[in-house]
Amino acid sequence: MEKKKLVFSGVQPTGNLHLGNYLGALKNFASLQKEMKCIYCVVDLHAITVFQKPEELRKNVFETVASFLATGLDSDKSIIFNQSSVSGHAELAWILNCVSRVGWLNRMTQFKDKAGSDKEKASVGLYIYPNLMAADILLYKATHVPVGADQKQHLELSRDIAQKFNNDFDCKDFFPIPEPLIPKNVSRVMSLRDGLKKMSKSEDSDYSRINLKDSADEINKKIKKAKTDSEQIPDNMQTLQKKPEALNLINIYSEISKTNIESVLREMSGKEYSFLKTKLTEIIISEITPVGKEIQKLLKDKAHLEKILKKGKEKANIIAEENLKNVREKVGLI
Ligand code: AQP
Repeated sequence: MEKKKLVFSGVQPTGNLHLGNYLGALKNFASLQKEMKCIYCVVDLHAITVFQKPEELRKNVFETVASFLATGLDSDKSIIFNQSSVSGHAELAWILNCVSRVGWLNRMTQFKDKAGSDKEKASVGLYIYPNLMAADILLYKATHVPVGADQKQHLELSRDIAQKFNNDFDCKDFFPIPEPLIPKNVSRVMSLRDGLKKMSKSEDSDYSRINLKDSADEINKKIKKAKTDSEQIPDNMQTLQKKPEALNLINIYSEISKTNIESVLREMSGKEYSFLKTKLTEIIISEITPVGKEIQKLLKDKAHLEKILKKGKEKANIIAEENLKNVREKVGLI
């Protein structure tokens, strides 16, 4: 019998969502809800692995829910809630902390990047963050996880944890082994200032990213300032691969315009980057500014957002409790 498909994914409420979150994750979320049962979570417990001002965190949770809705999520079709409102995430994370291995966590590159040079001062939460991510997914026995390429390694760890739990407790197939759903073309949108760094909410310079709430004017300025070089747009992928900033802009253009890169290069090769930038600005403005306006509108009705979170929490909790009951039994907890 074919296993029932279930999608789970989360987004951290750590600030303005950007074009990377949109193309790498949110756009996919909305299209998946047409085909499968989906659970989308504002992962506030992940956010606090790095210090967050309480007021900011609360505000960002609402912003993230508003961004979910503005990019097409429907709370009647998908379960939308915040992680800390379903205590099963923390409970299963503890159990999985005891399944996961220190050696596995030591290989996680995101911890190394985020902890920086002084790892001793990073929170323990930041170190074991991937175990919590495994708990998020396995709590609902999710089979598919739409994420950007930056989360691939964490997802592989979730698969290892699921497998080890099934082996340790002699319950083959208890946890499904979750499959990543990573967009093929722009799995990693890069910073507009450095084509080797991913576009990120926590990057200091606002010029490194396009926020979903940016105005047309801001988008225009940011694309104008985006780093390129003084040569002309190349006519082949080999040359383009050596120019990470140009490759990033062309990738974004190709994704939003739904044109493959070869066709974009045929259209643009030999032209100045200003030609690409003008077209890119137009296309980003038409894709993103309606989303930004919708976010602003939704944020004016906090009661509506609270209602959505409450409805989602209740639905999520029913699934979580049922699964946790079985987990406790497998582990021998009374
Ligand atoms: N640059 C990106 N390109 C493609 N996908 C991306 N995602 C994030 N950045 C990019 C995907 O968006 C989803 C939500 O990510 P997140 O906010 O939970 O955490 P993150 O990956 O750590 O994102 P940021 O922007 O870099 O946040 P901060 O700065 O707070 O750490 C995920 O599916 C992610 O893959």
